[in-house]
Amino acid sequence: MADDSPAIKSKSWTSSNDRSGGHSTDQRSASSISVEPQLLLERILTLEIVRVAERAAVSAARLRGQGSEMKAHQAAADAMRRELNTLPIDGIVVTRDGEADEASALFAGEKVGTKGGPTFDIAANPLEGTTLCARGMPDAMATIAIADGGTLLSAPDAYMEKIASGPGYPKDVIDLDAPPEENIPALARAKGVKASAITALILDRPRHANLVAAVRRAGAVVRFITDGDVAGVIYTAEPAATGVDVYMGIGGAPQGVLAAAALRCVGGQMQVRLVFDTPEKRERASEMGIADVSKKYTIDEMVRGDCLFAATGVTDGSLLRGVRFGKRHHRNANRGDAIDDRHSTPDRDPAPKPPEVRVWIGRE
Ligand code: VTB
Repeated sequence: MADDSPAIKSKSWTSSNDRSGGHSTDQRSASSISVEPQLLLERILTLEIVRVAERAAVSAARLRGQGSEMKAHQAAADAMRRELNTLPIDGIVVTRDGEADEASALFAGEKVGTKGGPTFDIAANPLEGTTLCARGMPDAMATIAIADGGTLLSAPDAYMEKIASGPGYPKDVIDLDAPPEENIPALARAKGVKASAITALILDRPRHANLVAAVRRAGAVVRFITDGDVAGVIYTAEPAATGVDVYMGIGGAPQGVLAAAALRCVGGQMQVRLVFDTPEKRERASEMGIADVSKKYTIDEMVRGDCLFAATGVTDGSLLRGVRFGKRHHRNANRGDAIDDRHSTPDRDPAPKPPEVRVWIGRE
């Protein structure tokens, strides 16, 4: 976080202590916590965004498998908005979540928080994978990223071309504008393996037919996901565990910003381009002040400072465990340098399970 941020330097942080799930002795009393400005995101908002993501996930989880994408999304969005509005920040949402006609969707430009606090950008997808949730399929999750004001790419409700890989590769080893026939061998060389040992994750959509054919021609393995490309991009961060080396293809722009925030925390690479394929979308882009509609963004241009990313599982998945009702939570069972996880009742679970929440912290 930039030390010279005036919005933060001039204020001391007050965290309302009324959010312990009803366990607080006096819910109206507020405890004042002073922290160094550069630690605000990490020390205070880490806990806050976990709660925000959890509330959205729990609300969506009540509608798992019920067949209504809209109801599940609305429940998650309402819960997330409610929680965001309790944060003592001056927050501005930079992404649109959900369809334009959905009244409950968080929208780009929406102000959240109690205002009067430090300024933060917020990218949010209260229910990433609405279809997955409505159909009770794996990997539906609530996601949110918070960063210093003015540092996250503001993404319209549009598509985005994306390519992403995990940490440990030379810079620009993959290039959005290079064909798979170049990207796959480049990645294989950098990893020290044959092209056949590279797996590319792609959303299963007819628009990707040529991409899929080209990846296969390049000798790599294609793995499909039906929805949920925030998780798809995050998979590339841990190829040894997930088996995914590279994410490619066109998905939602808001999802792209969220995925970039997550990946930036772990040092992965990502390049994207917004897709404005209709006159209406180009008009919306110009309304949003996007001058160059064909600009290629790198991950550093999408997330230009410190950030936090949190994801909570709604349905069980390989990245996150879904919400369990009626069980106690066990906090911080798996605390690491960059990742703070929560497990439910780990002592009663014989086999290792993915965590329910992941928080990733990215520092400049
Ligand atoms: C992706 C995916 C989402 O939308 O962004 C995708 O991450 C892109 O849109 O979970 P299409 O479905 O139109 O291809 C979702 O699948 C749903 O929002």
